[in-house]
Amino acid sequence: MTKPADPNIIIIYADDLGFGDLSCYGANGIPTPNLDKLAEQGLKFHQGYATAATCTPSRYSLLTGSYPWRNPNAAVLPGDAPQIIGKSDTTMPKMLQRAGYRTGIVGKWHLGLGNGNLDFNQSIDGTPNDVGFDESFIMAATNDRVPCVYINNRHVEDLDPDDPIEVTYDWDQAYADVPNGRNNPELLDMMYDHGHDGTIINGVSRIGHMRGGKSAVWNDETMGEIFADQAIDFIETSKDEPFFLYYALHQPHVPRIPNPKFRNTTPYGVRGDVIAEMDWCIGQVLNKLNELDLTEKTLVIFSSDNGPVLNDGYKDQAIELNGEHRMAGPLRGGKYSLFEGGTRVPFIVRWPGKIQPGESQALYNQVDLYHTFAELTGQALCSNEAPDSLALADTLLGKDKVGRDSMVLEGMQYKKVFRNQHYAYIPPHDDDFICQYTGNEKGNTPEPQLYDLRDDIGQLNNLAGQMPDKVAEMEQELNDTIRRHQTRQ
Ligand code: NG6
Ligand code: CA
Repeated sequence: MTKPADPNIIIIYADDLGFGDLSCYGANGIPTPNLDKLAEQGLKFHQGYATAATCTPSRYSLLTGSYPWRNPNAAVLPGDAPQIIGKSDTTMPKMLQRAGYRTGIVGKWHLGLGNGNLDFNQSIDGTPNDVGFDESFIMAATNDRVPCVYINNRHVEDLDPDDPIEVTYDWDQAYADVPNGRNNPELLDMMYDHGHDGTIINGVSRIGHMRGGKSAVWNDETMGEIFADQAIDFIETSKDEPFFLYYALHQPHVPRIPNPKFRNTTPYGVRGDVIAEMDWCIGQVLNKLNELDLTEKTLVIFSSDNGPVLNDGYKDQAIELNGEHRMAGPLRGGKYSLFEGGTRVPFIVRWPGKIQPGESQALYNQVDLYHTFAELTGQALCSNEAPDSLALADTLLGKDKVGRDSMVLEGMQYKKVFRNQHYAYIPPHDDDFICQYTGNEKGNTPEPQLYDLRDDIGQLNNLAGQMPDKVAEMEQELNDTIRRHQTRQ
């Protein structure tokens, strides 16, 4: 039996949107009226974090309540990778099913599919439906990776059985009869910059190779609309019960291919245009809540999976047209970064009547949503469930102004940052400072870095040399957290 008070829950999750990309967080020139309104009606966090500076790890944490670096498989996955959440693992949607919720995911998955012998032509065993979602309509990985098809529950949508799909990420197995970016650049509408030289789909070459499945291939220009429609369908069919919707947008990840309605609507080229498009899609979904009279009963959370990037693999003029726009606002770094721009992201929460509109400086991490939702819906967690997730309902609802004492954030490849209320500590890491592909600062240095974020939000003044005791203390706390789960031991 569910309590009638259980709110519907919608997580709207952008892909690579930066802390400074929305006008409600200080941007100029990108029309995002729907998100700005959401921020006005809700609580806007200044210190809301993804657990990692890349996608798969952040999404893994969101759904499992576990830090991503605890699972060695939680790295950016190819589109044919096996599912990294096990069928018997505890997950946020399973916990909400226990609480009586109908659960659905629409959009980007990127947590693997199948159990090793993935065949996109068969009913897939190992989908979101096996880890807690009643309904799913997804893309397997990213919009720059094959297979470029939608998967509706266990089946590729619109697949013609006489034209089966083959997928490989191995250049030695690349399909000689299928054009790819490396060998057929003359066929490209948008040139790649790095990587992304595999199969050409809709004039854009992707990561990986794909053959067949022609009737199922998505149209990049309508992807936003299709996901919004699917999200709306899920809401309509679930309106009489408490529901949980994980609406995982593909914008503004590369390739940035806006619907023609949004092309040239911002000064920043396609990157701005797809953010405007994203906002429109979100508006469609939020309007549906209004229309069904569900706004008051629905807790809406908007955030992003990692920080921003200009050149993530295509020559799409994002750099040339960026002008003065600061995607990460005052923060240093972006996607892939150990600096704040990697993981501090927009984070807006709305629940009319339950959350006072305003702003919050509390420290909140997306890994906490699992336990926070359990708290809100009256679910007890088992001893090993959501091990890094804190029950912070008061923080989410704006009553508590402090939030977490500390947390571990991941840059790339399990490299960690330790963040507490005042400081960010980046241990020495033996790797590049700059990402050679994107030009983003990954932030690795052979020396420790310590920043006092109270007066140095841009992380320009490394205090490690001046404050060795603080460095030692934070190194110790980081190691303690790595050794044991934070919540239940
Ligand atoms: C990287 C890709 C990048 C993007 C990223 C995943 C190259 C050189 N770079 O490996 O383009 O696809 O993976 O992005 O291939 S994420 O938001 O899903 O983490
Ligand atoms: Ca991402």
